[in-house]
Amino acid sequence: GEIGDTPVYIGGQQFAAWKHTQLILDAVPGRGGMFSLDNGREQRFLVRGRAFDMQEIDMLDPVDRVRAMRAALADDPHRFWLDQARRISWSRFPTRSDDSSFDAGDFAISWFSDGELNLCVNCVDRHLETHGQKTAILFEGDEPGEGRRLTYRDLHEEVCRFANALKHLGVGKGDRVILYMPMVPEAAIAMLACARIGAVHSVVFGGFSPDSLADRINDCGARVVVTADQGMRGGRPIALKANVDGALAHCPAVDSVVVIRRTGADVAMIEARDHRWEELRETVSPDCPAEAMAAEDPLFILYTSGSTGKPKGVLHTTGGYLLWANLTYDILFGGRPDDIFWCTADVGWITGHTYVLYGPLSNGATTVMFDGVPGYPDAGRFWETAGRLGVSVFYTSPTAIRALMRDGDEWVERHDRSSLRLLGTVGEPINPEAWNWYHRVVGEGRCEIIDTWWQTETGGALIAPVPGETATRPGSATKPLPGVHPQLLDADGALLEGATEGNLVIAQSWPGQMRTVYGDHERFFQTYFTTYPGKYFTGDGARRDADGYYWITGRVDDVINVSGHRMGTAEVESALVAHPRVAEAAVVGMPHDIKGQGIYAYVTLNKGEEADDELRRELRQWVRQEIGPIATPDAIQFAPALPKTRSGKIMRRILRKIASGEADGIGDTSTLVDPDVVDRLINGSESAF
Ligand code: 6R9
Repeated sequence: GEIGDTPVYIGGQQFAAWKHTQLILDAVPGRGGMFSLDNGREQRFLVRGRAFDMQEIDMLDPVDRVRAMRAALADDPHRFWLDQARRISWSRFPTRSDDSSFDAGDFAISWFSDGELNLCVNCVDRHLETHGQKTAILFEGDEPGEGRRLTYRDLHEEVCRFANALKHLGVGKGDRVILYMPMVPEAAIAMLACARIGAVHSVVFGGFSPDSLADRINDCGARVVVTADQGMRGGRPIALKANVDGALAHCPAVDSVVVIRRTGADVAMIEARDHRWEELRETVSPDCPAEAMAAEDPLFILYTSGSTGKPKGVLHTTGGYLLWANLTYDILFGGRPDDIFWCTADVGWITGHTYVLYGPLSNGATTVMFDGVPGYPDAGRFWETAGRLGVSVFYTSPTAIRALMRDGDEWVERHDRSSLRLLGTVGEPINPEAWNWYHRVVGEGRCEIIDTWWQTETGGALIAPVPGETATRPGSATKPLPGVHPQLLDADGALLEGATEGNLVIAQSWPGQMRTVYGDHERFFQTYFTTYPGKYFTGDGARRDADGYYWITGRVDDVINVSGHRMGTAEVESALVAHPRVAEAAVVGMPHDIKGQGIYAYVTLNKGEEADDELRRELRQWVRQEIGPIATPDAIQFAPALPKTRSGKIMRRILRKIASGEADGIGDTSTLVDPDVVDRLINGSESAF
């Protein structure tokens, strides 16, 4: 017949094809998902004698698909990754895949580097033709039922308008834009609008203080801030715009603020600097071309806490991040076109980026944005809302599960949960008791529990069960996803085999890996690749059982995890010592029934200062104001002296033991300058709360 002008791709390789041809492929059914046609629709494939069209091939059993992926990856990684790259749309399809190396000599993290694409096109435009009328974002406000729906078509128009408004304010490719927002659709719209014009967004969680916000604005050099008049959480207003005003007193470079109307509160507007979104919106066109971005062009910066110094600006780039968000959402949660997916994270955290927005939207799914809290108006909120919206996949934190478990089963049981089919958790280790409750009570024993281990740095999940493929075990994130190579090392860096416990590293790059610490590439290398040369060090410890299941035990560095929020002990310490009456502070984590970990601070006062409950209250308030409510210490112990070695190092190991009420296990204190300090601290620990 006649050679058509549409090439066929099989396994990433291009073939000429005849018009209206039938291909006979020697393939196992599960591999069908990896074949694609540029025009998708006209040709039919025969897989083992049965005809499939492209639509059907995409719908093959997800477990078969993941098994086929693992096999293909083992066979030829380069070919596999280029096949996977076909999940997303490129204006220039890459020929390169992984060009990364973790070694000092040729250190680089780079994926699909010669490809070109736009993230916003992938999350919005490409769904318009096939399902423009499908709900993209299902917004649920703080009050039950206060909501709205945006179809993909609505989202497209709003994003284009916002993108034009940003351009009007002078924002262009590569410029940084700060978002300080409630969980409203406009947060998603603004993020997608940045991506559309190649601007780099940095979302700052609305719970951070004006000072924390100012630090982040200045670190990334943003000129534009997007915010709302107020947020609304649990019936209480949050003064977002007022906080921005406070922050901007220290941010001379910011010349424009876009204010979205959320509560309608009367807020100060500064002439020429502040713009109402509702007014700007009317002045801009609903059409905005998307910028073609190189795969390695920056997509966003998200600040996260490390063990030292101020928060790091974790930078993710366009191609690899999007691919990883798309792939992991698909194999962990996706697969059914009518799914309603609800991830309860705030867009101020990485989970909100990857699994409220970019994963679901790039897969054309319906995603819920929730602007409330689990306990408002009552402890049944999650299940009432899930039932009302028909949520099928629900993803939340162990902290929320533990808090709701304590409130009792009746809050769950009074609501219909029959729409739920899959339940996920993320953010911190989940204790088997909470896991079992989630499975038995919330999921009525029918829904699998997907415990996903990952980090801001990893872009998306790395260790997690694939529904149907991996048998779950309460408390284990189970096994690595395809393309993820975890290892456990001892303190000296020796590789541990088999059933063991050690420090968790990842031996090879994956597409969603962070690319740098914004503005400080050396810090990036130092932080993650020098503890164990040639490997990415996660900062987590883990146990591996005889069947190869991973059980994350928590951070092994000076980062603590409070309600799933990362907090550097150094940050809380520097906030405390900034108080005029404080001489020195040491902060450690302590076990906490609900939050996983609480914050325990040892504080030494300046000479002559009196320690009392009044000052304890004042210091807690001080830290809230300096960093934000999530950093409020749970316990403050006034200590005349801290346990120090002769070289002046605080022995945190000892402080952790005392804070955990494990004074018996303190062990050797002979290297301390003054071993008696320890006894005094143990005796004083009762009064810390
Ligand atoms: C996605 C996210 C990362 C840290 C990470 C680890 C802890 C996350 C976990 C988990 C045990 C899980 N963590 N998921 N621990 N089981 N399923 O939370 O990113 O805020 O950067 O925190 O959270 O300690 O190192 P991030």
